[in-house]
Order: sequence, then structure tokens, then C-alpha cells
Amino acid sequence: MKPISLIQFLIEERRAGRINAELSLLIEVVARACKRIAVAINKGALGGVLGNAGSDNVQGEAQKKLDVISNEILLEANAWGGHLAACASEEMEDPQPIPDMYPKGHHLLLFDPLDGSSNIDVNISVGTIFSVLRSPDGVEEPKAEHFLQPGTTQLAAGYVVYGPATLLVLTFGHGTHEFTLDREVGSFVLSRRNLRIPEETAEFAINMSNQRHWEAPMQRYIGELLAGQDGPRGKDFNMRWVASMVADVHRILSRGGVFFYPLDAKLKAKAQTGKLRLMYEANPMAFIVEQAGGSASTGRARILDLEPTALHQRVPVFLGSKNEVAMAVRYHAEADGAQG
Ligand code: AFP
Repeated sequence: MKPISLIQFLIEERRAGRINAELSLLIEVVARACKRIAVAINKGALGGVLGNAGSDNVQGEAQKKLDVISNEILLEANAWGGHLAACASEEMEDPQPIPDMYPKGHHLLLFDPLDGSSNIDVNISVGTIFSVLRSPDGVEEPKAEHFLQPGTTQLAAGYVVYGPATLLVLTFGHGTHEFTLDREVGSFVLSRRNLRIPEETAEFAINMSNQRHWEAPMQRYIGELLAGQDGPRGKDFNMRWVASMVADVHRILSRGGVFFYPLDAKLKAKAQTGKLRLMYEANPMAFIVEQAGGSASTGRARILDLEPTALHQRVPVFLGSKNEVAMAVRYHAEADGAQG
């Protein structure tokens, strides 16, 4: 079969009436920006891009040089095309308006420009995550409050994983599709259509070093997986943790599995409601995973149904194979019920 480029795929989606020209352009622009990010990452130490930038982001986390570079690449690429009303990023406290000299579009773009960036200096996969919303009608200059729409309203979501190959995974709400960057030609090419996450799995992803801080239902659920064949589950489970959500989610989309970043006492002590950010990490990943037949929950609610309260809000994240997410959610409901 002839390879299908991302551009051709977008044209077909337009013809099928699933996206409009502006959204198609937006995805093209984000994909082009991510190719530039991939080039910067690939240069590594030779490009002088490793290490800390010497600044903190809005969450008080030390920024890597590549966090700052990736953010700038995405902002610059998206400023002038006329497809956006505003963008928001993990790296900026407030949304970035479109400069007055350029036309404005009807979309809002949220992104985590370089997720997993603490892995950069050790040459482990990192990624870009993005979410697209409609800008509310009649709003000239969107503010943070205009981005606070539930995940169910996303028009598109995707991520790029910068690994051994650079891959783009994308959904418009009609399945989840994977494109591989052909470096010689310089374009993303459809490599897998309609990814499916098996309902059953024997592989989980969690940062086990936080075990003693977890809530009781999380302790119970993971304890049963660790007990393996001798425990109540009657089978052995394998564990993987890359500490780059994009890489962990991509593995789950490729061979199944379940990912957890639960709320724990360590986060609560810092007055945090989770580790991962709702608007540009949890929501787009939840959309992608649900479109591939998986589930995504906070342990107590479906992520896509959450009513956001702040641009940089954090939430617990459980996502992946349906049956495992359901079991972990059931243990939380039982524990909450027992507490009255
Ligand atoms: P960084 O972007 O600061 O490296 O954080 C990555 C991340 O948000 C997500 O990609 C990982 O799943 C998670 O944090 C890893 O967190 P731990 O370092 O606590 O395991």
C-alpha cells in the first residue's frame, strides 16, 4: 500500500467532514514545530541544549534549556498562521495572546512542550503533549478562564514521542492514529491506524518509590499485582516506569498496560492535588487513550468529565487497559464507601 503522509491524512479528514481547514492547518503547524524540536533534541550535547536553563517554571520546577527552546519553537510556529485565538503552556503562567499584527483563529492550543524533560540529560525518550479546544464565541482575547473547558470538549489531542524514532499520535475523536517521522523525506507518515489498547494486561507503570505515601486502596491494588501468581489475582505482573509520561503511554498504546500517578501523602503535604497537569497532560492523554479503547480516571472520576478550575490544575491519573483501571477505581470506591 502507498504510504499516507500526515498532510494527506488531514485532507482526507477534512473531506470526511471531521475537521475544518483551520484545525487541519493547526495540526500541520504543531507537527512542523515538533520536527524542529526533534532536531534540537537530536543534537544533544553537540547543540549545547542539555542542562538547566537556570530558571523555574510556573510550577516552581527547574526548567531545562530544552523546555525553554521547545516552548519558544511552539509559540513562534503558532503565532502567525491565523488558526489560533491563544495558546497556553506548562512553561507559562498565563495564556499567550496572538500578536496584534497577525489574524486570529477560532482555536485554543494547550501544550506541555517537553514532557519528561528530567530524562533529557540521560538520553531517554521525552515528548510533547497537546490539546486543542474551541475558543468561545465573541471572546477577542482569551484569558485562562476561557481555557477551562472539560476534556470532553477537546477537538483534537496528540503527542510526539522523541525516541529511537520520532512518532506523532493523534486523535480527532474518531480513533487514535500513529505517524512516524521519515527523516529522509522530512514528513510524518501514517504507520498505524486505529490503535487499540487490549482490555486485559499483565503490565503496570507506577513510581514504586512513592509506595509508602499512597492511599490505602492504591496500596491494596498494587499489593495484589505484586503478589503475582500466589496472590488474589493469580497471575504475575511485569512493571515498567520510564518517568516520561509520553513514553509510558506510548508503550501502553502499543502493547497494553496501565499507568498510575496517584495522589499521595507527599503531594498532599505540598498542598498538591496530584502530580500531573489536567489541561495539557491528563486531558489530552485521556482523550487519546479512550479513543484507543482504554479508560482514564482520577481513581474517583472520569478525567474527561472533570470541570477544570485552574489552568495549571493537577490531578491523579490512572489510564490504560479498561479492566485494570476499573479494578483500581472499584478499590477506591470501596474504601471511600467504608469511610462513610
Ligand atoms: P518532568 O517533565 O519534570 O521530567 O516530569 C515528567 C512527568 O510529568 C511525567 O512525564 C512522568 O510520568 C512523571 O512526571 C514522573 O514523575 P516521577 O519523577 O515522580 O516519577
